[in-house]
Amino acid sequence: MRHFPEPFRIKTVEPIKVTTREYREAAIREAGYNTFLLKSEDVFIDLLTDSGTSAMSDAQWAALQLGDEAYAGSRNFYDLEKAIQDIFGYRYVVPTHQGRAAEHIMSKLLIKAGDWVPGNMYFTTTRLHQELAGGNFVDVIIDEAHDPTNAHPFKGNVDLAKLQKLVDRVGPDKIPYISYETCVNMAGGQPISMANLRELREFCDHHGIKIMLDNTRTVENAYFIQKREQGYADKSIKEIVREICAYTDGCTCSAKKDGLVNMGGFLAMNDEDFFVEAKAQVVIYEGLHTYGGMSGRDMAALAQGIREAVATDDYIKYRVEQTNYLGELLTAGEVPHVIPHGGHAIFLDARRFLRHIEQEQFPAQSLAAAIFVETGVRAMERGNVSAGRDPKTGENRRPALELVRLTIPRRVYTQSHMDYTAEGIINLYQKREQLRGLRFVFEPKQLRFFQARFEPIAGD
Ligand code: PLI
Repeated sequence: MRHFPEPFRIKTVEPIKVTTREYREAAIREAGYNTFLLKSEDVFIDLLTDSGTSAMSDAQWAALQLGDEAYAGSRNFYDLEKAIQDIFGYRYVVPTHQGRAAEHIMSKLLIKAGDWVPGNMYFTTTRLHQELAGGNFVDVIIDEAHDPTNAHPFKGNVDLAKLQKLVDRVGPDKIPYISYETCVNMAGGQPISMANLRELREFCDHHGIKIMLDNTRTVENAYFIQKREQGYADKSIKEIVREICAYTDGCTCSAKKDGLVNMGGFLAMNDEDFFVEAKAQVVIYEGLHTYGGMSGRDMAALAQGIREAVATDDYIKYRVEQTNYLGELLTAGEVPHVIPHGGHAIFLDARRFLRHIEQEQFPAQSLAAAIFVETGVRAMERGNVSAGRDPKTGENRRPALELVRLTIPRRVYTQSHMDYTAEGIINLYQKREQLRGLRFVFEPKQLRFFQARFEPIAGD
């Protein structure tokens, strides 16, 4: 089968605006060449992010009507708690309004000033919370993850030799946990293997280090394990998700991705003392421990979303294969992008796309802006701008990966939207020499990619 069809039909539609090139040129100029600053209504196909952009099912919309909006003890919290316990297997659940709120609380509680936090590549908000808590992030992902042309099937894996080196250098007591992400976002949506996680568990047991999962895209990761890892072809997605979580001590989760909701998150763990402390923090920063920043109806939709994502294997197959479909079209058009294709997004390789723009002139930022002008498709920079400056030296971090992410919202766009997107990007690739680099006109201190403004650097 060339394309696995959507295992749902469309019941409600939302019109989107078709615009002219002149209109889009004015819009991106006004947005300071930053796609985060575009108005959503000016975007034709929004591939900025898969975060909070899912289409909910009829069952989720129905669940919204059953919201119990009590300040304390909402029945939707107990149902959400049960869904998380049943699907992921953790004992204790602390709800939060989204993923970074869970990261904030976890980092504050587990990290002491001067600690080291290894991780399989950084994520922007995750690393920032580790640093704000006084920790130092250390990347221990395998080298293959930094090479967009390397076809390793599990580029999210941790390199245990790198981890061993860190343990030897700073001692296990200075490492409160390893931050372990499924379908590693910044590497291109690349999965971890169960074999890697099993080995990591043994290593961490030996050294007394916790494994804290970033559970944001575990369902997508489970699909890759089912498809690629020996011994998992006959296991259900639900069983694989449960097994991943079983090797970890707890998780943070942005439920706005796999959870199929527009808002929500949680922190979960097996350790009771950690739970008690996290509950004490959540009431300071988020809200009571039976809503944590979500309304009752948000929790109802999330409980349904968590169950739906793994109820059969069809949803996730369609989801990941749709992403792959876009990737295959770009491969056919010879547009450079990260391989293997990730779960939630196709990542264009801006270094190879725009060889004539050097990294200090933000080729990925420039490419994302040009894609919008060419097509009306909104993408996201994931390169030098996202990586930020080193807090010690103040220099740009200059990451090996200089990418533009075409992120597919769940259950939102059809195959013809993918066809249109690929066609426009292939056209742009053919006239890539016309693109110019950018320079900052406004640079925020933290998470600069969200609000930075740029201007084009004049050509010769
Ligand atoms: O956006 P939040 O606060 O719900 O979640 C933060 C977050 C944590 N971990 C990972 C792996 C993420 O991808 C993530 C958020 N990602 C966004 C917003 C994205 O566009 O990918």
